[in-house]
Amino acid sequence: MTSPLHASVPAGLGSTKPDGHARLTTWIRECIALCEPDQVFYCDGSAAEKEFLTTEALRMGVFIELNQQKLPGCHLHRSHPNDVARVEQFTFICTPTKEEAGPTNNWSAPDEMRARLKGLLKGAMKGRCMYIIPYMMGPAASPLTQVGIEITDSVYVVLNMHIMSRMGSAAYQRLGADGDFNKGLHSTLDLNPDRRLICHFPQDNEITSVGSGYGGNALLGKKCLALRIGSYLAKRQGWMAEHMLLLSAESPAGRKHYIAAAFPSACGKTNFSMLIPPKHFAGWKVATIGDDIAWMKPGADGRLYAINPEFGYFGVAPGTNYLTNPNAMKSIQRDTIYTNVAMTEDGDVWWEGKDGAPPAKCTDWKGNPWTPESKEKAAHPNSRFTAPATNNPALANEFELASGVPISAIIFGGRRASTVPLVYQSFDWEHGTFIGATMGSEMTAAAAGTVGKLRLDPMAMLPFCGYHMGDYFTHWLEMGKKLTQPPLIFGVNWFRKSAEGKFLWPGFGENMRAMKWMIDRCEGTADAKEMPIGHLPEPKDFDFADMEGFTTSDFEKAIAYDAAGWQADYRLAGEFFDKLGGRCPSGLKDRLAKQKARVG
Ligand code: SAT
Ligand code: MN
Repeated sequence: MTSPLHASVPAGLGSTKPDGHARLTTWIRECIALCEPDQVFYCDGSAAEKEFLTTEALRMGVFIELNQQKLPGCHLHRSHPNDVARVEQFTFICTPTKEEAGPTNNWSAPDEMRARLKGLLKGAMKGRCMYIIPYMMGPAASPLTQVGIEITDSVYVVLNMHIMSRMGSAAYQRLGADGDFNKGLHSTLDLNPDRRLICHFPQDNEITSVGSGYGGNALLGKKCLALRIGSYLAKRQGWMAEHMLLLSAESPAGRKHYIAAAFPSACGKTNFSMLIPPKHFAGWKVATIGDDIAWMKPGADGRLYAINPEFGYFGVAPGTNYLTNPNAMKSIQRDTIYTNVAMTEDGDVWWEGKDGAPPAKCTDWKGNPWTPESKEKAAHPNSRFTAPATNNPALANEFELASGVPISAIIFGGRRASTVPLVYQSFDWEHGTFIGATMGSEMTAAAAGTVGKLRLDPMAMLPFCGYHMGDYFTHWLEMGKKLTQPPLIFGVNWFRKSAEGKFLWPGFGENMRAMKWMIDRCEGTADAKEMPIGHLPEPKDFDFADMEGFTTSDFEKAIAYDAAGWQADYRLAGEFFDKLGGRCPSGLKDRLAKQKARVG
């Protein structure tokens, strides 16, 4: 077996220690004493470090070489077949009381969980290298930015954090002598699912994750810090941490709007954030600020300002191609880590839904021979690419803007075969909060569970809210009161199907059309019809010109109002609100009663 230790580390690497921050130094010392690594590597985030650790990852077999002519700087990683997605059943919010975590989170008493984790971590890094990763979530100069330190025994995690966060010594500089930081301790242990726990201690700004090496379970800056801990901090400090993409849309006349949109995992956030307007919208420019997470705060002018705390994309590979998302395809041609995709004979990557015919032969995500006749998929449905945001040809100029961008519109969307129309607008902020709070979505492969099962996923935050969901709703309503120029709030559904099971809307670039109507609503230039569920566009209000084979009747089906469907949705919402008990804000309960009466 290849050693996970580094036999010789080039001079100057692995040795940039934090200096003069007593709490940080003490915590690192405690982690070393607990985990007993054979080697400690202090990361500095440099290109030389990335190069060295990449070579080492190849030596260890953590990375598999890809064709460097075709895909320079790209590598393949195969995770353990039992470790391919987030694990909500093993994810815990360890607040002092169960009530604070609420009924939608797994909870454990902090002391009990700490004792259990200590037992699992005792000596866990014997024979391994421990990496100390300083990183920032957010631009270096932004007041919204948070510093995290992730301690891990996975070189795969280090190399992903190089792409996904602003990693390196600048994080120590931002901390100074006494700055607050997120403590993240991660060990893959032996990848045994019985010892897999993703634990958050929000009151201590601390995360401990064991037993998984995959994505959101292991890259602690992402879902763990930026959403679960982030949402908890946001509630206390008066900002919002949301599972939202961020984009800018500029009209041919040069008018720009910034839009934030919440969709559950694997429902097209990356595609939407990189959208290329169809020919019909010549002159429109859409640029990506973020594809997954938004941190937002009211500005002095009463508008809501947002940053993307991340530095890269951890996107779903299957279905990504030059038709569905050309900008993503261009982003992943170099310096990208591929996880659990298939590999062709010439060292290229492949997945279901990539351009062109499937290869006659390839190696599947588990490393087995695959042909188009094989029963199993070549790439795992939740296979991913980790790509630097700076690779994206459509990256917005505002990506590094410390103040963030003022949001014109917030969109909520789930994956719904029925009921929810293509696009509709809420009556006001409170009703928009209600739309977010009651949104449902069919489950995807991004989390272990039953794919296709409908569940309520409020604001796409069900797996990511670090405290009681009822208090989270209250926070949304409170934030609305602070905004004198609040964003308009919309609901969308790109996934509605006909009775025959065919998608009613083509999606992808054509989503520009729905966005155009939303922008026109922000500018006060588009009409809508008031319906029980909100304002809906009529055919005359919505531009579906030049859509091949798409007729007024197709549009009417995509937008149709389905009273019986809404009654069923509101029943589900009522059950969910009941589950939240007294912490569900009365504003939303009253809204539900009103909406129920409206849909009849
Ligand atoms: O694995 S992640 O949580 O980072 C991806 C996702 O589920 O959105
Ligand atoms: Mn996500």
